[in-house]
Amino acid sequence: MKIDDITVSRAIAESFTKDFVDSMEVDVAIAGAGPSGMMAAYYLAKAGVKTAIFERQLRVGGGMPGGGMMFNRIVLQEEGKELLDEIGVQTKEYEKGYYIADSLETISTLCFRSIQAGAKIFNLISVEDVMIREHDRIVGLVLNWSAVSLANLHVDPLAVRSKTVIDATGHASEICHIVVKKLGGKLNTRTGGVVGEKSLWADVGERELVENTREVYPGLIVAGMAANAVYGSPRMGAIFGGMLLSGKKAAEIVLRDHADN
Ligand code: 48H
Repeated sequence: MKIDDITVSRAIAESFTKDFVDSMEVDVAIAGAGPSGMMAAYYLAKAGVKTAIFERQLRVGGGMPGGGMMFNRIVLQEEGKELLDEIGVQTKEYEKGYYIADSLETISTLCFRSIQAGAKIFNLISVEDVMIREHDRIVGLVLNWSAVSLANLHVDPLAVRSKTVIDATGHASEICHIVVKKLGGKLNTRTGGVVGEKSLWADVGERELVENTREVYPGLIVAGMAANAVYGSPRMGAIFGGMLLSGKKAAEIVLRDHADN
């Protein structure tokens, strides 16, 4: 076969554009393709929920590939390890109740599983705002190419509509910050704002992370490290079970809410 350069280009542009346009109306739009965002996307897509993730960076994975201080391993407790068993990531018991996994194997499997389940992941796209309607409900995300902000260009964004948004942007909890700043929005935290993450205490941080994964504003669920930042709980270092459990819980909240409505 003689390869036609323009067919290659047209295939890429048409295929991407079709998926992007199709993702302008989704059930769930997730900001951030770190472990919590991709875990949520996996369970949602597996349940038949139309889900898209928008990720600012060229690569997916957030803080997971770097493991702990660039040692590319992560630690999991029993409950986290069970989720890795489910998606087919190998783990080894290090000491009773402490499991070790390869951070690259984990993140690539999360990416693979979520896309194969039907979720769309768009990298190189930043969420720069939210879309609102009556009663300050969040009804979607406002997007732009990450290259636009990197180059400091003035280019107006595009928007996607969703029934639910998940803030899975990690330590920065960017979507919650936008809601506080631009909507003067009261989050359902004890201060009404982003309380701010506390110093390292893995035992408490991991436990509270799952409790903190909830609807923080109408139409907005916060998951992963963002949940501890928003509710004022400790960080936990390179133990990742909580991130996976948080993503799963975010998906369960959506599934319950969408079933009720
Ligand atoms: C699009 C965005 C935007 C935006 C950010 O940081 P992450 O890995 O987040 P989690 O919560 O899934 O996992 C946290 C974990 O990696 C971690 O940091 C831990 C365990 N820390 C403990 C400690 O003690 O330090 O991923 C968030 C993703 C990243 O890929 C960002 O690029 C992306 O979100 N992102 N994408 N639009 N506005 N903001």
